[in-house]
Amino acid sequence: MTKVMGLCAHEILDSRGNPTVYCEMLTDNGILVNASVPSGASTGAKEALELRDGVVSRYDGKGVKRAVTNVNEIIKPEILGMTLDQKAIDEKMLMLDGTMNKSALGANAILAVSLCTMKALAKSEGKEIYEYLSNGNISIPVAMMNILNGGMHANNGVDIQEFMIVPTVKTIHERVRCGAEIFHKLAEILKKKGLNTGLGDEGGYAPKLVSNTEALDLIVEAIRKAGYIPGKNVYIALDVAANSLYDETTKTYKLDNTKMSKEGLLSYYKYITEKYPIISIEDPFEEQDLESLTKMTALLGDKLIIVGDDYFVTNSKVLNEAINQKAANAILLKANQVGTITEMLETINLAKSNGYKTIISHRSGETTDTFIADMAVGLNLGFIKTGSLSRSERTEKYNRLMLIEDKLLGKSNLR
Ligand code: 2PG
Ligand code: MG
Repeated sequence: MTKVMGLCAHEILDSRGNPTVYCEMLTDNGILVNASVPSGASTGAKEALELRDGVVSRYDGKGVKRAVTNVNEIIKPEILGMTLDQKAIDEKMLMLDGTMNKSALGANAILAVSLCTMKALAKSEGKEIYEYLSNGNISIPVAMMNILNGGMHANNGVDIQEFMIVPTVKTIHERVRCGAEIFHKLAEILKKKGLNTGLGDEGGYAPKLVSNTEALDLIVEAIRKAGYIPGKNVYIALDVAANSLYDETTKTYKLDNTKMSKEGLLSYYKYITEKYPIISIEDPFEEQDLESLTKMTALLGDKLIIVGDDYFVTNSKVLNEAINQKAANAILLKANQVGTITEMLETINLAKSNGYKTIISHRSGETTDTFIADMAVGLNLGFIKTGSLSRSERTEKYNRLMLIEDKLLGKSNLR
């Protein structure tokens, strides 16, 4: 039985230059692993709490020293000497925290240790993480690649947070190539039109545009100019992140400088999905409005992936309610929304057993940790959303997927 011998957390920076938690774990058979925790900007209200110091004089209040101390001084003494067991370690941390939303220790503190545990378990069995997680079925996911940013991830007046391309060509190598070619073609088009090619938080372009459909038109043009066929081998996915468009007082959404009712917004979705090769829409309404999500699923769910992110926050209880109401047909999975790998696995099982599609996701604030790539493959999740074909914290995940594919195809012989 492998045992935990050492644990140490540190404060590091994420891709946005904000502090996040990094952790190392040592086992008694000499295995050393590390993990770092991603961080979101457009968060769901029911997410587990990301503990920040709130000391304005340091990183404008965003420091994570308290979370780091919680690992080193509260979690560590309890975990040292424990058998390396995901469920037992996660449960121990839940018990130590004792709150509903992990606000005592912080989900960032808890996840860092939970991720280390998963990685140490894989390594102590002499396996890659994806091999360790697999129950026999593995698959390389289809990637939703963010090439144009808006909403809270950019400062460009585009309301929809993420415009993604979804290449469905055969292998991940071909999908990555396709994505990168379209990404570069889009830059050429933007430059020709005198539009900005600066990047948003997830590495997609963030040009100032007059409307959301202008973004869709530009993307379709880029797909064509790169030599692919929109609606045949490349599709479009959107994350509307509608919480950030919603005005609670007037109960309306602001899109293209127009106020829209939820009914108006639903008609808008119907219109754009008929006009453009859109296969997936995430968080189409604000997260409290399950009723509209149910309506949309009934109206468009047979041909559209309708994804709950802020809606479901990777939480099996919240997902269960949605299943009962036939709301959405897919779930976005983010480890730090729920805080432990054990709970994330429960949510994945629930989603799968109810026919919901599963999409594992990065956060807008990322690190170079590639655990989501391995989880996508090993847990046979079908989809991954991991940002643009630029910026190392995003491309690292694609690179990991390509390396796994090479390994699976027997192309990794060192001799
Ligand atoms: C989302 C995510 C990731 P954030 O809304 O899906 O793209 O953004 O991490 O800011 O919540
Ligand atoms: Mg989202």
